[in-house]
Amino acid sequence: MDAYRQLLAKTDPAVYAALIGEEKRQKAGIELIPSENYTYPEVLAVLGSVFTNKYSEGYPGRRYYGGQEFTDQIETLARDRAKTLFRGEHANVQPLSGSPMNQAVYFAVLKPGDTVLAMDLSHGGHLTHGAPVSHMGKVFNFVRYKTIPDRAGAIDFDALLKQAKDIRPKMVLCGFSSYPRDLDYKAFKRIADEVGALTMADVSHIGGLIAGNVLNNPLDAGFDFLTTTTHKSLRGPRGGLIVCKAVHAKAVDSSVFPGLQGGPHMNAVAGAAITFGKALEPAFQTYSKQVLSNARTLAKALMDRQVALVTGGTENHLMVMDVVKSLGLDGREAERVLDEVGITTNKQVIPDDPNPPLRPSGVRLGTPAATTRGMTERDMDRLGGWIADALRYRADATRIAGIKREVEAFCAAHPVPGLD
Ligand code: DSN
Repeated sequence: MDAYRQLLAKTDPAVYAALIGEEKRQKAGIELIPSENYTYPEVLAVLGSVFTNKYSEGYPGRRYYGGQEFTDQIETLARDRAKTLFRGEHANVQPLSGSPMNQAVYFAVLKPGDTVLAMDLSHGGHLTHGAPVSHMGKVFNFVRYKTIPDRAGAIDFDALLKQAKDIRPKMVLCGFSSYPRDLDYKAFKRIADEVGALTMADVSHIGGLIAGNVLNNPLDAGFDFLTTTTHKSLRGPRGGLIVCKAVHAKAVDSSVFPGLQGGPHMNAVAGAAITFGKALEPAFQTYSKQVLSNARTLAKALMDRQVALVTGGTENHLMVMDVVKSLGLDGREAERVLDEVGITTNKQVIPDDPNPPLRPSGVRLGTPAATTRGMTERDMDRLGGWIADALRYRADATRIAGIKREVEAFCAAHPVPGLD
């Protein structure tokens, strides 16, 4: 690797400088974007390997190009490990990322115009769950359900059943990118069964926490499809994974290829195989428990300092601060202030946000990356203090500079896997 880097430094100093800059940035600050993580050094090794040179359209044993001895081994390993990890009957490891992954499932079992019941974007759902600005929102008829903000973000399953009976969806979709709670998949499944709908859970954010057995698994509740990205709480390479019942295997595989994609990125598939192998080890359960415990501690540290959280806490790895309500600034400004002290977060809409997405009322935080760096409960309490103080005393330049120095010193004591 070092030889390759030296070569890059010599042949393309501009790209090399950006690489070094990003490495320094990732070491110097605390990463709290809940969908980000630091992958394993072994994954970095295969991402930059000769697997990137190979075209492998098709599936193991049924490819359209020759020379597949080792790619077949890699993809078979990744599929088998994914099935074991999520207790599923069939796995497809080729989706290039989360958006094509979800599209592939929709096109496997739905026809244009079919109705899907999915969580509202501002209540925590995802763009690919049929937001009107997404292509999927134009192809299929997504109808949205909401959470109840003053009941800690609970889902009203009686209301959901009534809604399902009214619209008769072809699929009930649950899953989220900004909802700080676990889901009752059995309740979703009961509703889907009553109206004869398929069930899909997009667990992209919490795939690692399900694999680590600290959150509910939708496949245990009899869901048809589980989709997850591999680069968030799973700590893998950027990519997507579909695990489904055997009855959908053929439709899913042909929907991914040739339906939607061309050649899979075999360097990422190799990284996914490593990731799933690691997630099957007991150490990953310990990591997953620590992610949850850190999130609970950070949430408490913030609430103790009078920072309001959407749903009043967290049951998973993420939380959303209502910064307008508790600190009198919008999410964009809060994200900027936290950037200034070396804490990376992202602005976020809150349920039925009166403010626009680029200036929303919230900021989303999560603990997978900080936990990967070895941070524990005691660190989360300090972190809560820095966040609350930076936002509250944002006009005090001396105080902001002091927090920035403390964050820098703290980060220097927490090595980044693959960089230190
Ligand atoms: N971009 C991911 C997230 O941050 O939640 C989901 O697409």
